[in-house]
Amino acid sequence: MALSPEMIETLATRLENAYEKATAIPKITDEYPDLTIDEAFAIQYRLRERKIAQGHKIVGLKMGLTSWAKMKQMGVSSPSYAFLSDDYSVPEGAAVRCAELIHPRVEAEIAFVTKKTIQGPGCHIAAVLAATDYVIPALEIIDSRYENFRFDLPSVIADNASSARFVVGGISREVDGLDLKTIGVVLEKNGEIVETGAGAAVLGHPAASVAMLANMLAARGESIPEGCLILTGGITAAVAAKAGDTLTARYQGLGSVSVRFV
Ligand code: OOG
Ligand code: MG
Repeated sequence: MALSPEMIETLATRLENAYEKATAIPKITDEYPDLTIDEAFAIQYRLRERKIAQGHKIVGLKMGLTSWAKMKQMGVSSPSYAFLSDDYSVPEGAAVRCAELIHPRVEAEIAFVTKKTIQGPGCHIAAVLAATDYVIPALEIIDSRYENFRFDLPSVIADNASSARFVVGGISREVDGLDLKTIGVVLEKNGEIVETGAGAAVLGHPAASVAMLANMLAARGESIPEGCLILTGGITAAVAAKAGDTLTARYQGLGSVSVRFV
């Protein structure tokens, strides 16, 4: 690795400060154009260790850039993963405070909760479904720490894939009898429909996103633990939000989940 442990620490500090102070910074690859994916994950894992050292709990994992709509919007064509810390979690009905964020955007996602460990390599949709306790609607609020919400793959991985807040709600259901590919979703902003999509937008099937996560983790000797919440990735393009906005995602057969910005 070309980046020294000291540099990884410095870059993790920079990103942590940007999150805590809600101030955008230039993307890391402006200064380090040769940043590799491994180095980017080293920064992300350092951020994660720092969260734990601050007393936070890692409550889940997420996949990002798993739909064509998201890849096209961000100009990045490979999915990636990140961690979810307890300070990202917003109860349904509570408000997200814009003062704590830089330029928030909202994504409608299908979340999975596992009832068994999921271990790659070779993980596939059927293995994921067998290990799923239930699925539940989610809204993710992403907030890139980079200026103008612009980045490339290494920069966004280092920035914990823009993770900032998430809300789960609506109806949780076992996967038996659910066709996760054709589940429709309607995303509304202040009562107006802004995006529509179906589960299949996420890598053909949302469970394929979880399988990819397990296979990516396996390359590092890790697995998805039992009882883990996993956000599978935005189905549609992300929608910008500001104070006063309410975003609601309605899922076919799974109810709806809302978030309010103040
Ligand atoms: C990166 C995170 C993408 C998703 O669901 O695709 C993501 C970004 O677009 O800022 O969370
Ligand atoms: Mg997301």
